[in-house]
Amino acid sequence: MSQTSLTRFLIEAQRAGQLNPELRLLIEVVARACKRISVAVGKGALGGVLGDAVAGDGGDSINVQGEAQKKLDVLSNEILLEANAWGGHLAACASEEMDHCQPIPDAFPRGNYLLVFDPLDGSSNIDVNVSVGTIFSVLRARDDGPAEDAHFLQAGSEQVAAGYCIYGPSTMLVLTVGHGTHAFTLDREQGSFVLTRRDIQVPVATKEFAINMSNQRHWDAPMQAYVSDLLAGREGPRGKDFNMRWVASMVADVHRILTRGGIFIYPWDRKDPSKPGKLRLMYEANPMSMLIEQAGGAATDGRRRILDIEPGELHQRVPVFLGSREEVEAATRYHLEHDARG
Ligand code: P6P
Repeated sequence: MSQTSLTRFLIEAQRAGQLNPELRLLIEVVARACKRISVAVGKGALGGVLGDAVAGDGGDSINVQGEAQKKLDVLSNEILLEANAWGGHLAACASEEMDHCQPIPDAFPRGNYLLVFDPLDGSSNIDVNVSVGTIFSVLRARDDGPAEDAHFLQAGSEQVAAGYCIYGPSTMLVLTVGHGTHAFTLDREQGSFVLTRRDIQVPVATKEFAINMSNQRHWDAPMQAYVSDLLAGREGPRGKDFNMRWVASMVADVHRILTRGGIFIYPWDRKDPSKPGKLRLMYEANPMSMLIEQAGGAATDGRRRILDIEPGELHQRVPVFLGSREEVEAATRYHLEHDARG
């Protein structure tokens, strides 16, 4: 049976009226950049790009989030910026690695989309050879003026496309344009992404949760109660045993959940009470939530749908509960019932 390449899939989607030629081109360009990042990541130590970035390496050693940058963080960010060197389809880019968005240079035709991305999420895992990934989200440019940070501040429900590329034993691009979530595997011999899963469905129920348990003493009461009941297993109120996984690479954990179900949780914790969570809304929570919802799952911040949150700043953080719908609803119920008791 003939294979369906990403290009063919996007042309069919365009013919079905699911996206326009400009958005199709943008997705193709992002996919091409991910192939270049996959090559760099795949070289490992042989590529001379493992380890921490150092000042003057094309970026400071600390990013705008105050986090240590890896050389591959800086390289991946540059590849994505370069790849989108303004092929007439973007108004601006924003990234975890950049303090502010980057409007297109005047020399180029202004496009109608905004691209926001985490160039290499989970990069702390690179040096130990664990899967990492690129996460991206596409929004409509708001007006004709030069794009600025404020134009990116749109609720996740406004996304026109979202996806990630996971650099693991195989490189896979997982994508939605609002009509289901689909997975493409990179055929390295052909150099093209091939459709390997159409219209992914997240199992509604699960027995597997993903969380960093070392933070348990810092969680609030509803989180303590929820996880305690998970750990109580079949003898507890949930009446079933649960398994736990935590890769500490959101792309890897979410990919597992899209593949076999589960719930991914990064809740608020009092380690830094000023921060509402660790994960970023615009280029981690929103794109992953769109992918999960398009696959029949659910995504909340413990109380409200993530895609309904109106962002206040580009690098805003948010608590994240996403995955199998029944389990996300159960975790959210613990929080809402706690709030209702006052
Ligand atoms: P922790 C990676 O740094 C990341 O942003 C996500 O990819 C991942 O889920 C999370 O942080 C891991 O956080 O606190 O367990 O290292």
